[in-house]
Amino acid sequence: MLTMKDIIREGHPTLTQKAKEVKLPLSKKDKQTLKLMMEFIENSLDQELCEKYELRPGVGLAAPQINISKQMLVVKAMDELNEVEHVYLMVNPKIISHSVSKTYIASGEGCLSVDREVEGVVPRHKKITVRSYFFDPDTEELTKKIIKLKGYVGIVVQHEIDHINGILFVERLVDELHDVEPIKFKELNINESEI
Ligand code: SB7
Ligand code: NI
Repeated sequence: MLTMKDIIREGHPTLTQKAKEVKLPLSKKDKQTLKLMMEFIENSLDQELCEKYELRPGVGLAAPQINISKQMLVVKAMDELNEVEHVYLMVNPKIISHSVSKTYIASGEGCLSVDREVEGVVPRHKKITVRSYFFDPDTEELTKKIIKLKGYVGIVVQHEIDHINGILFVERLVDELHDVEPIKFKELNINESEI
């Protein structure tokens, strides 16, 4: 399994390089890497495993973050309404179009490869169209698709595709955004009896 030791940090040259296109059909190694990356995300979102292995929770991971400079990423995230879970294992993803309108996460972004607290927000496209191969870890099938994403999940995918292009969110920080609507998250009801 992957742990925080496997994740390279800001300052490592791999994080600034454009990752290489993955050759198809996928090699055994590349399939294994995609599965390991998804396993890390799942472990990091599991409270017990997260504590046991001192993982930082993440909703996505790009291969360059584990020092593999290839165009692969995984995402596992709920939308901002907490209604739909988006699970993607992408190979050679590309944003082929995007909205003119922008959005951002008001509380800012974070990154498993950035250990410091940073101030500011990251302007992102409100909607994106992504062309990619999608890997199914159960059947090991790889399918080329074009998907449209918006809102929070769209931001996560933009953050991961940035990693593939050698860009960290800290390079995109601005102090504030005028005339741009932030993502509206549905407030999660915290039941006091559960605390
Ligand atoms: C907030 C968190 C992420 C993306 C966008 C907003 C993912 C954080 C984990 N990663 O470092 C993945 O690259
Ligand atoms: Ni990141």
